[in-house]
Amino acid sequence: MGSPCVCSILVKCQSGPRNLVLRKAFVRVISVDCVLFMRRLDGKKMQGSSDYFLTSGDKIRFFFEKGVLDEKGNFLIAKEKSISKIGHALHAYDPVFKQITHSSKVQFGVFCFVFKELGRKLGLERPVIVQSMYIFKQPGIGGEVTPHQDATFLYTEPLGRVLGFWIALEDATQENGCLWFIPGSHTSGITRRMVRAPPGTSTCVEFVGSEMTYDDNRFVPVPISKGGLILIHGEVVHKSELNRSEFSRHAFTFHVMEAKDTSWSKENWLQPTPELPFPSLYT
Ligand SMILES: O=C(O)CCC(=O)C(=O)O
Repeated sequence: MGSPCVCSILVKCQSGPRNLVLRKAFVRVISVDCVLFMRRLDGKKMQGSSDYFLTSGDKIRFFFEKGVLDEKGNFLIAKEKSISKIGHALHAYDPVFKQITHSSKVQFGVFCFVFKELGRKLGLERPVIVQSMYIFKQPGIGGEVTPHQDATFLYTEPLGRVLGFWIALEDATQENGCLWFIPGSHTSGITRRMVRAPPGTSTCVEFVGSEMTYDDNRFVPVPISKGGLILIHGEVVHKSELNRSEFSRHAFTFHVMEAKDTSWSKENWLQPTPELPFPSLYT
């Protein structure tokens, strides 16, 4: 399993008791004050939603699927079945996710990571964690994630400094919305960037450039068993499809950046804050 740009199943760590720990952690996370991410279209609420998203980088916040609220803002589907993701600082504020992110397997893996495209072995010297998310991909309604490159959202100069860790907490199959990749697509740079919109604009972010249209035939599915890890190169084109099945597809994901000689774009939606500067992966 794998492609030139996807090293899958580096560690098989979450089967058995560890997976149970993650599930317990989730139950605890979900039971804290759950703030609804309002997807209403009226200006004031929309501004509230934008701020809720834009200021979520150093918090644990809750985001819901589209179409789960009626026009009065009441849930049409139970909250726990409507939630799309929790982000973006589980790695900092939730003890269990913090432990998983900083686990010795992750630290050792990153220390030994091989940048093949540089033609030499190079462990990351100053890896920092920029964000983390728990993704639910709910049965029936877990929305599609359209083709994208992570560096569109997490832009660095130079490119090639961001690496996603995507840990399957449940089996991810073609039926319930596994990840799909275009092999080799990490070698051609990026085609668009998402930047913070200037203050006073109605949207909170905007795109510079445009995402290419990709032929569906170029995507390769990467199904993975519960407990497997997929490493995602910051520039590889990937997507996941709508979960039409009756099974959820939970995943925990976080992104690591090599901070040495790297400039994190001040235009990225996600910014380190005084409360939470990007923490070092190495402990
Ligand atoms: O989990 C998914 O469905 C998509 C995740 C993804 O695209 C990412 O983490 O960059």
